[in-house]
Amino acid sequence: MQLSTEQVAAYRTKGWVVVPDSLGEAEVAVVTEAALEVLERPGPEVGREADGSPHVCWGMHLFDERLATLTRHPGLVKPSRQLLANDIYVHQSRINMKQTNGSIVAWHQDFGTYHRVDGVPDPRGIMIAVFCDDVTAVNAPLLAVPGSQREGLVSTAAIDPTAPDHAEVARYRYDITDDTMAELVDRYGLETITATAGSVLFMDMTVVHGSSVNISPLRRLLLYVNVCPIDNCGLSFERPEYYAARDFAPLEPLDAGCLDRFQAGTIPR
Ligand SMILES: O=C(O)CCC(=O)C(=O)O
Repeated sequence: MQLSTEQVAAYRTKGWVVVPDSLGEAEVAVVTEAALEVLERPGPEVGREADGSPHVCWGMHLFDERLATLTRHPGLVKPSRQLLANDIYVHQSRINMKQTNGSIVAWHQDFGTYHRVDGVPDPRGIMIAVFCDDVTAVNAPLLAVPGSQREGLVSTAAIDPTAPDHAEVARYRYDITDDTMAELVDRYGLETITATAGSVLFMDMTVVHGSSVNISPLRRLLLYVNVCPIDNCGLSFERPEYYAARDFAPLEPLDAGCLDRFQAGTIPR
C-alpha cells in the first residue's frame, strides 16, 4: 500500500494522484451504507439542500464505527504517511453526496479555512477522497487546478455574506474570487478528476478545486478524510469538533481486512 515513485511524482507535480481499486466492492458497500445512515442524523453536522434533503455530513468518523475504521484503513493511512513523511491525524472528515440537481461546491482550497479559521499553521496536509460511486464526466466530478498547490494560500479568497447558508457554513468558506480563478486557470489549466468506485484520491489540501451541479440521475457519493501531519495541528478551536479536530493522536493503520468484520445490510442502526 505504498505509492510508487511515479505516483509520488504525480502527486508532487500535479497536486494529486488517484489510486484505483484501493477498496473492494464489499468494503465500498459497507462504507456507502454507513454514510447513507449517517446522513439521516438530525444534527447541525448535516448540511442540506434547499428541499431539506441531506448532502453533507461533517465529522462522519465521529458518528459511526465503520467510518472511523475507514479513516484507519491502510489504503488511506499508509500512502498519506508516505507523502507527508510523518504520522498523521484527521483534521476533518465529511460525506459529500451530490444528488441530482443538488448544490455546487464553489472554488476553494480546503487549507484556506483550515488555516484562517482553524489555525492549522502550515500548508501541509492531504484531502483524501474515497469514491463510493463511479465518477465520470457526467455526474459532476471534482474539478481542480493542477499545480495550484505551488501557490500556497491563494490570497484573494473571500467570504460571501449573501450566501444562503452564510449563518451555518459559508461564513467559514473562503471562496476563490473569479479574477483569481481566471488567473490560475490561465496559468495552470483545469481538470476533471474521474475514477471508479473503490478508488482513493490523495490531493494536496492547497489545490484549488470545486464542482458543478449534478444534472444526471447518477448519484455521486464521495467520503473525505482530510489529514495533517501531527506537527501541524489546528490551534484555534473556534469551530465545533465535527468541523475541526480536537484529537491529534496519530492514526495507526489497521490491517487490510479491517472493514471485513462489517457487512452491508446487517449493521445495526
Ligand atoms: O465533493 C465535492 O464536489 C467537493 C467537496 C469539497 O471540496 C468540500 O466539501 O470542501
